[in-house]
Amino acid sequence: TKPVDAGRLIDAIDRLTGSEENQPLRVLIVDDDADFGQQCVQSLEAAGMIARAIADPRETLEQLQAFQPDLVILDMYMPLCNGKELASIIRQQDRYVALPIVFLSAETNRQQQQSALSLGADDFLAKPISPSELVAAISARAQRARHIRRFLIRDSLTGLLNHQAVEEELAREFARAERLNQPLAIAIIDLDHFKRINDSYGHVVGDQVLRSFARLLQQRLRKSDLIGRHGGEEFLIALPNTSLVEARTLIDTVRSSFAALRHYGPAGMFSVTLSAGIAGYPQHRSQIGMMQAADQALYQAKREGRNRVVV
Ligand code: GH3
Ligand code: MG
Ligand code: MG
Ligand code: MG
Repeated sequence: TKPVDAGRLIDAIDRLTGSEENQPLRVLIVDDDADFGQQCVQSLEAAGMIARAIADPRETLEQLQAFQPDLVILDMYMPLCNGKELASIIRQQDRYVALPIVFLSAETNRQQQQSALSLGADDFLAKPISPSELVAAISARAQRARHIRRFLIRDSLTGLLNHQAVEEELAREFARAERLNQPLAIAIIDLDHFKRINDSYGHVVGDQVLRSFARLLQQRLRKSDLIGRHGGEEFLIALPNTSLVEARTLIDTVRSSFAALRHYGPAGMFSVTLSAGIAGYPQHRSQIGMMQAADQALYQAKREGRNRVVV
């Protein structure tokens, strides 16, 4: 047996206790009045949230990416870019469909307020606003948005990231690896002869196998690792700051643990194996190239007899 990696163990416990959900709500404020922005930050942080204010609306998309807020508060009138235009730009992006946008402005003209709402904003709050009014107006909305986001990015069978979410997160990790000049490894994992499992034991049992594999991944990988269900019985893993050699060792442990699991079918116990292909940055300098290399390695693992990991 291998020594236990304490970091991985703590991450796995964190994951199981669901601490992600209990993290403070995050709010981004875009207002050209930097003092007002800071007041909002203080009011929200006094209520236990994490808030960030920016005065330059041109930084909004970048900050949405980097800060990952649960809700965004926009000023209506700013030099350079007005709030309504900004709201419609945010709404044009699929990934932000569920992000609540709340205007906070001194605008009292009803028609202006309505036109802001019609562009996809969720609410209109009037300046001046007291700290308690502000907190009351946004906290329930932000909390609900976080729950909805969970549904949007998770696969309902396994609870892992879904196809689109894991690809988006991978793009972020790839960019980060380049920026920090750190290695990044990915693994594409495909369960072996899964059609036979379904044919022999039925879909319900097949689904149970997929769930138990997902649980095994969650127990073995770190919170900072990405785990996605990429397709039916295919999974995509990304391991930040991990070399190909380390990735191979880790995924091979996952492989042998999974092969040792016993599943229960109508006609007794059975086991399932997996094949995996690994590739990484900087060996591959584009995300597409890296994915293709992992795919080819997976194909080779299948060809060479399955139940193996190929780099
Ligand atoms: P190989 O070792 O070459 O990967 O063989 P395979 O049978 O796993 O490959 P193939 O791609 O031919 O079949 C994949 C099967 O996975 C097809 C489908 O029946 C099954 N599958 C895909 N998604 C699900 C799912 O959500 N639930 C269940 N139970 N089965 C699924
Ligand atoms: Mg303003
Ligand atoms: Mg398969
Ligand atoms: Mg497959």
